[in-house]
This record gives sequence, C-alpha cells and structure tokens, in this order.
Amino acid sequence: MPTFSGPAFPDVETIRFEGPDSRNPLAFRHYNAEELVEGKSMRDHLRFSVVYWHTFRNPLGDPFGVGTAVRPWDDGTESVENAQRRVRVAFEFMEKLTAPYYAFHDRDVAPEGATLAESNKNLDAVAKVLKEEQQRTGIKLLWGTANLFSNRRYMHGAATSPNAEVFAYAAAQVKKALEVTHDLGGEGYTFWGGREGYQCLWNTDMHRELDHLAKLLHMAVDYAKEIGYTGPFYIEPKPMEPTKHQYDSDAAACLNFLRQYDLMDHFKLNLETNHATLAGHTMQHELEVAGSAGSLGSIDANTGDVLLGWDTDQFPTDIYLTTQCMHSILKYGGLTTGGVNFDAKVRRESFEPLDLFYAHIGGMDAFARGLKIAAAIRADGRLQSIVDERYSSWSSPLGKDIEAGKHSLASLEKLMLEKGEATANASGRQEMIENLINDYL
Ligand code: XLS
Ligand code: NI
Ligand code: NI
Repeated sequence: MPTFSGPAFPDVETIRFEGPDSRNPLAFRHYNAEELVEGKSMRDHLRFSVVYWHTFRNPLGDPFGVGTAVRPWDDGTESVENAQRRVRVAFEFMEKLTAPYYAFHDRDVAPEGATLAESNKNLDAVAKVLKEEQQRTGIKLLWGTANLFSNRRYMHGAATSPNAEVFAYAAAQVKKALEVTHDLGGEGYTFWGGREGYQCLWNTDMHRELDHLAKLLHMAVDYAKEIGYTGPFYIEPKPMEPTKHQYDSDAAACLNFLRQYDLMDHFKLNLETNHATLAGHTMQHELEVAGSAGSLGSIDANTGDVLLGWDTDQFPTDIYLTTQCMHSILKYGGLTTGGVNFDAKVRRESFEPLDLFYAHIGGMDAFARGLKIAAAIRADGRLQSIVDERYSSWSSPLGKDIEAGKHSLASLEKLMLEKGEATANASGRQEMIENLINDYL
C-alpha cells in the first residue's frame, strides 16, 4: 500500500460557529467557544475532549460482523510508523473540530510489542509525535490511562487477578502510562477497571481482590508524588461488561471503596452516561452522588439506546440529558480539571471519515445547548426557589438545632409527644417543575 500523505480530511475546513439558523452540517449552531455563560467562556465550561480509542482505533465491528470503518490513512498494520501517522491525522481532526483536549489509553496510541520493554519503546516513539502535535496545535491531554483489559494476560483481571505476576505487569504498565501522561502535561489520569470484577463468585476471593485493587491505586498515588504529577486520578464507574460484575459498579460503590481504602483525597469520579444507565441509574443521579460528595471530576459524554441493553456508546444528542448534566455540573462548581470527553463511537453503518465530524459536532452542540439551558434555569431562579421553599422548615429553629447537632432522640421525642403530630406536608410539585423545565428547552 502506498504511504498515505495527508490531509486526511481535505474537504473539511475548521468548523465554525454559524448560529442556530445555519444549514451547514459542518458548522456549530450552538457551540460558540468564546461566548460567555455565567461569566465563563463555553470553551472553559465544556472542555471538550476527543477519545483516541473510538475515534481513531475503533474498526466499527460488532459481535456479528467485522469492522466497516474506512480510514484511508491507516495501513492496517501494527507498526510504529502507522501509529505515528495516525497521530498526525488525529490532530488534523481535532484541530479542525476545535476540540481543546483529547484522551487515550497507552495501547490505542502505540502498538503493544512482544515484551514490556518493546511496548514501552513503542509508546515513547509515538508519544514523541503526540508531544510535537500538542505543541503545534495547542491541543492538550485531558487524561491518559493504561489499557488493563484487552490483552489475554488480563483475562482474570489486572490489579484483581489471582496471578501476582499479572498484578506486577499491570503495575508496570500504569507506571509507564503515568510517566507518559505526565510528560505530555496530562491534566488527569483515569482508572477504568473493565476486568476488575468477577465472572463467577465460586472461584473469587473478593476481599483479597479489593485489597489488591486499592494497593495498585496507592502505588499510583505514591509514584505520582515521586515524578511530580499533581493532577487528579479518576475512577470511572461501570457495573458490568466485560465482566458480570465490576467492583467500580456505580458512583456510590466507588466512593465507598475510596473511603474504605483512604483514597478520597486523591481520586475523583469520571462518570459516563451509558455506564450510569447500565447500573440502573440516570446520569443525573450519578452526577448528584459524586457532586454531593465533592468528588465530581470529569464526564465521559455518550448515551445508550433505550432498546439496547449494552454499552452502545452513542454520541449524545438529547438536550434534556445534556441539560441535566450541565445543571448538576454547574451546581457543583463546574469542570475544573475534567472535561466533556466524548467516549462515544459512530454507528457501524456510519463508516466514512466525515461521519466522525458530524458525530462530534452534534455532541458539542447538544452540550452547548445543555449548558445554555441549565444557565437559564439557574438565572431565572424559579426552580431554586421551589427547592428552597421545600426545605424551608430546616431554617426554622427546630431544623437549625437538629442540623447543628443540638438534639437527641430523647429531646425530639419530648417535642413530638408535646405536639402530637408533625406539621402537614407540602406538595412536591414534580409535574409543575417538569413543566417549568420544558419552558427553557
Ligand atoms: C469502557 C470505558 C472506557 C474508559 C477508558 O466502557 O468507558 O472506554 O473510558 O478506559
Ligand atoms: Ni469511558
Ligand atoms: Ni464505556
């Protein structure tokens, strides 16, 4: 095959904001990077990020059929040269999309070698090009991660493998991925434990596996100090797939694990919509759980399909969903080190390079609208005043005293014996609130 020499997207110019009336499918209608929302630019609120794995490595196969993706720049080999060429294409894409960030796994960007030393060498050779392209374009690394799930050595888990040498290998891989992430100025480092769980409890020592998982995370925290990496670590909850049960099953399970093993100061959560729904929760629920614990770090923006019960990783287009996301994110102080990271893939039928643009433009516009709508809800204040009113009894002397710890079961019993019955409840007004939210859409 003759070597590809770009550009990879010759027909695409830099994507620009053209406003809601534009009929140009290669333009933003709502994402206007410079526009201020609550005093901050949309760029800084949303911190959009493109994922390397789906956008540049996913062949678009499914369990019933081979990959369909047409990627003319990719010669299909596992060579370092091909990987380096792909980096140039990735940055051409992200630059034209005006995405300020990207995210990767070690094994998406560089091919795995026959030995760990060879894999590390390959990663260095590709990281060199990543660095050049970051410097050329100003695009930054949102987070890096190690792929501790694809290789067959990780069939029983990585940190939670019953095989101690597999744990050691995973540790070595994390060390290297952390070094490369740090060297590229990565603003975060993520752990997603795709195989950190079980297929069968009869053969599983859960207590030991959880201890081992915590050990690996502590080693990462210690090593970060050694190399001067000061960014956050993220844990990404997901209940299942590929294993029957993953220990990081949802936000609450992750928080419990982090507290149990004294990791709360070092980790925040990276929440993914399709993982929330697989766990039987809404994304809004997961964001509220993480946010109220002060542990909201970043989001993997995607969506599932109501009729397909698996991690379909579709691009988010539902404005109700993005409004919920941005409302919770604004409520908890916004994304600081994290971003809106499109952990999403185009459908198997959308196999052309151009589809990658349409998908991301749609996701960015959907989040921009969600941001504007959430800000409008907040500015208007009607929702907040309903919520304030709902909890107003907690501002009464009794409510204040209970919150301040001035009461006991006995003192409250005394009070209620005197009163006989609690004050009548007020309506929750759910339907009225739902109507009110629709006013802004
Ligand atoms: C898989 C996860 C994965 C993580 C990174 O379902 O979403 O892509 O984000 O390892
Ligand atoms: Ni993800
Ligand atoms: Ni996922």
